[in-house]
Amino acid sequence: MEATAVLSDTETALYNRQGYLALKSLCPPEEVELIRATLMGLFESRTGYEEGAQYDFVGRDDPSKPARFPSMHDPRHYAPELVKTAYFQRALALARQLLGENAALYGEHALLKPGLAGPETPWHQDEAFRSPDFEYKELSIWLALQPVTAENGCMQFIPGSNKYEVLEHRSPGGDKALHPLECCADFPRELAVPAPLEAGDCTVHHMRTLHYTAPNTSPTPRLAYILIFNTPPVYKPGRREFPWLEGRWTDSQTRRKLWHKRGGLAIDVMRRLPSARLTSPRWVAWAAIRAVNKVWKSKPPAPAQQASIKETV
Ligand SMILES: O=C(O)CCC(=O)C(=O)O
Repeated sequence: MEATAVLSDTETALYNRQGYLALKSLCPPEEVELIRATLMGLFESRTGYEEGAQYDFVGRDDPSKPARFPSMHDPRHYAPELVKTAYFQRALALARQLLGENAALYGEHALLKPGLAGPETPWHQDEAFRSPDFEYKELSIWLALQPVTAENGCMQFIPGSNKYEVLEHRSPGGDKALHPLECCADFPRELAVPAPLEAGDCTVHHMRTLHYTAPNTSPTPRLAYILIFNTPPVYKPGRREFPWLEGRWTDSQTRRKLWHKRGGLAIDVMRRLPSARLTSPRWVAWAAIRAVNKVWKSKPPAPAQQASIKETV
């Protein structure tokens, strides 16, 4: 084990074997409070909603109603203090230990599962959301910001599913305007292992590990903050297809597109520039291909198509 290692050799071997790990106290209590208060403030003020950063994770966005499952992407763009923590440095060191020295932050996600009515997050593999034209090395670190159990929506995993290929997924109810994807292939759901945690503990999971969180049946909301790290993806076109990604278009993408047209594009580029990995040709190729696809291929479905999507739900 190296001097700076966050994980012991035993923990690393366990991660490689089962595709996930639970780790105690990766985030100190004062930073749990800071991250929690910061994220709750962003959710309460709906910061970034018009820019597409906040959305309902399980339903269509309706600004006149509270979201059923409030969710936010990349909150550091609105609260940079989130990644100026000792916790972030430990998470980065952990990611580098498992993925290699060229691992860096890919994105963040905050998920506030309301008490009593907070819906499930369907079984899925994170790689099912990514372009099939690249090869990836990616993991997520899921931080509990209060104690979590199966009753309020702790992470649950299928051990060893990190060794699977990407299985078939679909949009819940066939509605391609929704954010989640659900795995619709056969897999041994009976092997699911819940990972209960205390506040400040984390789970780490591989991007192919099947995972799920149950509805929150407790009276209080469950807040989680997820850091996603990767190495620059390698372009490998034509190897596989992810048909479930075709035609997906969420309400938050529509808002983001409108914001970009109104001048937000320059702001977005400026926000992302500090984390651009410009010295990595692989990263630059990935970013360029992604940008071209965003401009040319990602379009909202025509109104007629949207109507037929709603009819099938
Ligand atoms: O917290 C949740 O409900 C789901 C989180 C998740 O799917 C992830 O971190 O990849």
